[in-house]
Amino acid sequence: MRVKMILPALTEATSPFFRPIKYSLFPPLGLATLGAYLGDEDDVTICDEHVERLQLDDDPDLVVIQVYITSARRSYEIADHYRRRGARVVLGGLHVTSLPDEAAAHADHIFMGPGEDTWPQFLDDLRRGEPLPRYVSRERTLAALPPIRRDLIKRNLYLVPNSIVVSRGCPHVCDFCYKVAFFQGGKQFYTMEVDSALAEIDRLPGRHLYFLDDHLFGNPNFASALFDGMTGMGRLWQAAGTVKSVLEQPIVLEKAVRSGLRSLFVGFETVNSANLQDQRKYQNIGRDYSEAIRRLHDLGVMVNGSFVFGMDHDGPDVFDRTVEWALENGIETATYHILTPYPDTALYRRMQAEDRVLHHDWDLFDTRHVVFKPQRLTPQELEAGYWRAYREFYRWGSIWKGASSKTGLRPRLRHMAYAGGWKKFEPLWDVLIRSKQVLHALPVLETILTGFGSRPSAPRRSDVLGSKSRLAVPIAQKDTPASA
Ligand code: B12
Ligand code: SF4
Repeated sequence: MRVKMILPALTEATSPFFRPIKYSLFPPLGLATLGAYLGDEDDVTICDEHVERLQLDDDPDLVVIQVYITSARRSYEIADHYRRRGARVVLGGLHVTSLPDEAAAHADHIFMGPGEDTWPQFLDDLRRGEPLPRYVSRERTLAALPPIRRDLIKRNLYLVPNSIVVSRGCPHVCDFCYKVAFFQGGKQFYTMEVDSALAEIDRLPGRHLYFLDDHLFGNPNFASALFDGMTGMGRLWQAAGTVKSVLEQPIVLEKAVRSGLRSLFVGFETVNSANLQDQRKYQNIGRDYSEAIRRLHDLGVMVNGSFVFGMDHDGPDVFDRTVEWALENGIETATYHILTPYPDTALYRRMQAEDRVLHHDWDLFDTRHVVFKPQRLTPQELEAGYWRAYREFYRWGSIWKGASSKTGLRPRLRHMAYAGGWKKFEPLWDVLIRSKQVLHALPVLETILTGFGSRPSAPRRSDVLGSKSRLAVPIAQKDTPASA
């Protein structure tokens, strides 16, 4: 069977004029995961429209499309095209799970939720000639997964080809997050077996890894065993975690650093604590954000802070306050979002009930456009404030200010290089992307992550066990060479 798997892109990602680096970061892991269930006799390709042109004049037997909200319109266009050409078209992913009826109009079969149980079942049904129109995931496990078909990924087109997920979902339930809707009807958070995760890591070439797990630290026992297993592998890695895990799991964090953690994406979301209550982001309430950042920095871990603007308690001052706070705390990179009510989330239902959703043009549900009526801001103020926050945070003066909060030359240079690298060299990234050379920048990223050859020496286990709530790494150790 000729199988064509497609990750369609939103318009901006395919612009002939300019390609932001963020679309060339990660390969389509979800499709490569599904590819593993196809047989040797199948002729399989993956096309990621974020990084390559999609040929539409071929005639595959089966077209598999992963649909995100921002690529929904494009996905349906491609699906309709291939159906007209006589192919069997299947759609799955986050947006299909939120709005199955909308997707079903463009597909022969749709899939709701993760695909590890439904996809192999569909392939069996198809071989028997009895495929169903809809498949809904119920059984949630990552045990005995076939190895991901990474051979289908064109590694040289990505800065971070070694992205990996070793868990699915998250133990928390924030109102605005996609995850409750996506994982409904089964487990909301589950992990791989530690040995299988380590085997998957071992299969990845090079040093650098990026864990795309929503919350890698969500199960402390799993995380702890994973980091123990990774220690000594010589990896450098980045991941996402919560403020709570940084503050409450010092030993796990310490193990993470020992095994190669060098930057953490942390969902601070808002500097207005009343917003946290509204969004049911309970795990952040009452937490000392600054202390969490200090701990990470003391361990030599850079922080990518994620913030959402437009929650009900946000007024016109929220943008400057958020930027100022991030700079004062020396956060290396910040990701800002405009609050976006994704369909089938609690936030969406609340907004709909209050008649506050402005339209359903999914192209604009990209967290950069205002698609709802904010409470204490106009949509124009919110959008303008969002862009201003980005501009302000990534001015050279601001980058210098953030870097100045660090002690020592190396940490300061590392801060400047990392923060500047993402936003100040966009034209250079554009050239690398166009010439399909983006992977060549990976050694630079690795050098920055290692802190230009230096890394903090992790505290001895006895030091950590002896300290109940604080990690025992003095700031001065950040300049200790790795070989010391
Ligand atoms: C990596 C990533 C990106 C990467 C690239 C995406 C990629 N290469 O896949 C980049 C940086 C480009 C990106 C950009 C954006 N992203 Co993004 N991204 C992610 C992230 C962190 C991981 C995705 C991943 O690899 N997951 C691991 C794999 C194994 O899971 P999976 O892809 O979901 O695939 C499984 C299932 O979905 C299912 N499945 C999927 N397709 C199909 C098809 C069939 C037929 C079947 C059977 C099953 C199936 O089976 C797979 C195996 O279980 C997710 C968060 C998350 N945890 O998913 C956010 C996420 C997908 N992104 C999101 C958003 C909002 C965006 C942006 C709009 C944000 C922005 N402002 O920049 C942009 C635009 C995206 C676009 N192009 O349209 C949202 C999506 C919300 C939604 N309802 O669609 C998420 C969920 C983050 C969040 N918490 O809100 N993103
Ligand atoms: S902690 Fe993050 S991934 Fe988990 S539910 Fe909240 S927003 Fe979603």
